[in-house]
Amino acid sequence: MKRVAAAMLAVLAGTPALWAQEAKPNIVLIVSDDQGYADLGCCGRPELKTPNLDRLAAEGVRLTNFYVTWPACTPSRGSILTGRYPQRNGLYDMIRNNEVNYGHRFTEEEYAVSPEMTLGLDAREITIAQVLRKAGYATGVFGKWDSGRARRFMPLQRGFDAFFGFSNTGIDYFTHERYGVPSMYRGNERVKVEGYATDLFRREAIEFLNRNRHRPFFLYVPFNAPHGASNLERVGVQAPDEYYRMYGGLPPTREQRYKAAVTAMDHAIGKILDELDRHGAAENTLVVFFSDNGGSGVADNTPLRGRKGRMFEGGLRVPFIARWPGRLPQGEVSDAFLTSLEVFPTFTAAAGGRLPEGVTYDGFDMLPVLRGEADSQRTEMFWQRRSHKAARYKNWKWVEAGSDGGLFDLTNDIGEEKDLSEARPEILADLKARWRRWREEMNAAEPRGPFRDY
Ligand SMILES: [Ca+2]
Repeated sequence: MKRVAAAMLAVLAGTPALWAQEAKPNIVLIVSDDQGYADLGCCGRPELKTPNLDRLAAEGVRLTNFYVTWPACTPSRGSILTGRYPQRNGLYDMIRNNEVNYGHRFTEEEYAVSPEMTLGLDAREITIAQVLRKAGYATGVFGKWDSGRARRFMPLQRGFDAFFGFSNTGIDYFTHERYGVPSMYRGNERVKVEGYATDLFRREAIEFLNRNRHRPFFLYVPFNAPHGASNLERVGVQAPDEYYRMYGGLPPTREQRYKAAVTAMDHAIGKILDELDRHGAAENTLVVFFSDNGGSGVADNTPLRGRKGRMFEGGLRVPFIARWPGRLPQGEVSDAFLTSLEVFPTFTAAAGGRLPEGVTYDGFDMLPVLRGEADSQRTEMFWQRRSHKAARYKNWKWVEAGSDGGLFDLTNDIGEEKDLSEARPEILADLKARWRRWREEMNAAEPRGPFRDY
């Protein structure tokens, strides 16, 4: 009521700028971690309990043809923040200490000079939080940052007003250590708190929402669920016992652990949605949800081929939901070809902001497509992970991944089972040529760290 009164006063006083300020929608971006293409109740796995995400889909638009830019965490999340291909923004590989994969436990001294501590998203890159803050938004991130731990790379230095979470690529959900290294932060300071990570991110996100409910806010909640826990015990995914019990009791199997973590995350998402309802803010809030890459381990990417880390659809195509009551259709399922590169321009447009000048963006505002008013502008998409390559052009997909790969017609072969390389050599040549041109464009872009700084 107060907002309406203030807006009416502003109109009466002839101050359209204030009116525009009042009308700005809130933006909530929720990203899950390694969730499979089928791992939502509403995406074909009804035994998985995700009532809140199912509700979000019923109240919004769900995409079946949505891609991320890389088949694993760090580069995918870098593209969300920058709106640019990993090969353009410089963050085109993981930031992590591989030694822990062989059981090596870092001392504090070793860790301080390790890749996890020293590498990050190039400070010249402009994040979506910087753009939205300039448009008048309060900005907060609660969860997995995964874009650099050195101070200059941390969220408060990258356009966010508030941060609670961890900056590396994975933790133990309960101790918040990454292979023995304490990893939870509030702002720039390391903190020791008790609790299950998903619950803590939910609690901090809701506090931020409450603090900023009288102004437009950008709330980014990149969960680490349902990623495997990064601990030396290698227990898989972790969840509180009450969630294990929902899937058959204790001790849980690996699959039950995974499902429990998804449901715990879904519960946290429900609490955030409830809070929007409680403040009457749901109508004026764009909520977007997707997974940062395909599922791994016991996750289910059906009917897609491959999994996290791979160039097949199972690594790159992920579940996506957008809800904006009154502004987007309800209960739509769309097969429009869209990607996470569209998120940055979409949020900028929704906020009435401006894309920074002189920066090349790789996506576009997808709201007209989500509204069903326009076809997607996207006809092609390219991926590279070290020597592995992939390209999509319209309905065709080309994969070259070591000795594996092929040419696939996604129109009737979403599972990439039938290699048409020999049957359609002209299409194969065309996709390879498109990929090469894209790669040349990336090579010609201004160099960016941490891997190509010169
Ligand atoms: Ca991930």
